[in-house]
Amino acid sequence: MSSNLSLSREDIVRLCERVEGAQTRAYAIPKLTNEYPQMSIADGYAVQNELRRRFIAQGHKQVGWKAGLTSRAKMQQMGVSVPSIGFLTDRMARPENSAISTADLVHPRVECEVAFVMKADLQGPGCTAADVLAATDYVLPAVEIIDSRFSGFKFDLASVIADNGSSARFVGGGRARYVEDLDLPTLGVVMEKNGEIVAMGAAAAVMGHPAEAIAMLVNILAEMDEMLPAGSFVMSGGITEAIAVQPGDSIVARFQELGSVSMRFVE
Ligand code: OOG
Ligand code: MG
Repeated sequence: MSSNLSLSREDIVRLCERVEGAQTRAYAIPKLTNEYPQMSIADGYAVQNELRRRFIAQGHKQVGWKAGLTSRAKMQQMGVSVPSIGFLTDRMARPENSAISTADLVHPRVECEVAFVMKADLQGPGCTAADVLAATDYVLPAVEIIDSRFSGFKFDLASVIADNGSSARFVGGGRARYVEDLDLPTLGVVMEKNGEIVAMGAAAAVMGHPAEAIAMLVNILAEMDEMLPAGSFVMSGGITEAIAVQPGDSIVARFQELGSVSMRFVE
């Protein structure tokens, strides 16, 4: 992927510092392609990798990865038609049923996702959904709290990849299940905000089967000479469109067979 870089190392570092500042101090910035219209997907991943390197150097622990823009609902909402990946760290994890602060977020939105916990390493290229299912320890329901650092939650693919796929917080919970005991594609989910249903869907909305999204993620990792290690927590992408939240909101994502994941948002 490095062969498709259009930006210099200096520009990559400058953009990483811009994204890191916006993420850690919770302010909105213009999308990066306003200044660098030639920015490629490879440039976006170079910025994301630099961000990951810096966070790890600061003591953050990587716990896994996320696939994003893997359902039509998400692609239509964001106006981007190509899936992407981002990294997840221990600092982004929040307990089930907890109060999640919005003071350190710009304009949070919630998404319901199926999360996979891996029991074997996976290495692309050529990783398939069957390979993913064989390497999966169990699945569990999750809510991702995304928070684009770009003004108006508006971006293009290169910019959102540089911003680590809008990753901000995530909550895993509910009931862990073995994939062989489920028919994952037909699994339904309902998102409630303050007791009202605001979104609903079935896991098949994610590339026909959420394991396809994990296979796609492994194959993108391979392009960056990385593999997915055993023990990783991997989110497969929002099944429905994302829902905006503010202080005072409570969210419950109810998954068929997998139980529910709840949280509330505070100042
Ligand atoms: C990009 C992140 C997408 C998902 O689950 O589709 C994502 C965004 O919509 O800001 O996490
Ligand atoms: Mg997501």
